[in-house]
Amino acid sequence: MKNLFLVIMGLLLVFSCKAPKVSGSRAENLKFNNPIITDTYTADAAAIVYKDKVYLYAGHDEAPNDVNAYRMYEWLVYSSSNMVDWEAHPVPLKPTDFKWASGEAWASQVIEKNGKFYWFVTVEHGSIHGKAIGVAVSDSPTGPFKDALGKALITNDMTNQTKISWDDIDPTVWIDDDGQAYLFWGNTVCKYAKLKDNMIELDGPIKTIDLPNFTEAPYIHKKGDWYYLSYAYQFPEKIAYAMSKSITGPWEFKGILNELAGNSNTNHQAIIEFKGNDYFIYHTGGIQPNGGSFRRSVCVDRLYYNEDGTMKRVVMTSEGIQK
Ligand code: FUB
Repeated sequence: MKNLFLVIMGLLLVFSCKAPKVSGSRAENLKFNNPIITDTYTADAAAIVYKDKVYLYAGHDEAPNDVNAYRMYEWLVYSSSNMVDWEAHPVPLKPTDFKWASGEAWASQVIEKNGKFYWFVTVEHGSIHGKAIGVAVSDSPTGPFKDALGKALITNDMTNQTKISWDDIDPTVWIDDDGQAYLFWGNTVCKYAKLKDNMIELDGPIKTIDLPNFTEAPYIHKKGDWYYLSYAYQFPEKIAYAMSKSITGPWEFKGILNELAGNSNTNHQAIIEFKGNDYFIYHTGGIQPNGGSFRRSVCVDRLYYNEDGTMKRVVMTSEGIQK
């Protein structure tokens, strides 16, 4: 009896010493990689893969802690070769680089064509009321970029589907397999048009796409034979998406891809494939204590597809991408 008691006590001692040690070491190893940039606020990210690196372009949220409005005076660029370590490059572009613009570095996207990098941006127009889309160009993904056109590519008076002055925002660009480039954009109504070979002029009429609860932030990507048009859905924003076998549609709505993002009423997504993995890039109001809708932070999580090509709902994590 005495021996049995000693054995049980011995076992209890062994397990009680081991259990906390295991969970303790797990806690020590836990690394939070979201948001990916923590020394400043970043929003509306778009990314490209070029020569084994990812280049991530973001707006810079600079609203003071007591201001609940966008204060965005420049765009930023970061690069990474593993999606975990991000190198900041010198500020590559500001709204002041467009002589015709009066400010506001809203959402943008860069695309590479024949070794040149075209940066489509949203800004406030200086003389035509409302938001406008401009395009800058560079020989390098990190800039310096300069205005490629000397005037806006899209102005608010070119579209009349809504009465709001910010319905021509959030450009996303796609170059199809036949080399034809398309510009998609919009708030409230999703619009698209062909671009000429020079990437800085429209080539044909502006068309619209009917998408349920479209708010803004269209983003085009392709996987296999499927084209995906993801976008901000309702407000505050979730991200939803539609799929098509052609860049010009018809688009079939497929539901929600990402839920409301933390304490930010916008969510603005980008989707890339890099070194065999798929990534969902978005923003939250994640940096505390002052993060929120006007002090946002870019995050990255993995994206997974189902066998039929639909996308699995994104799981937003604090851990983000691990090495
Ligand atoms: O950052 C300003 C605006 O907020 C963007 O253009 C929208 O997509 C939303 O994220």
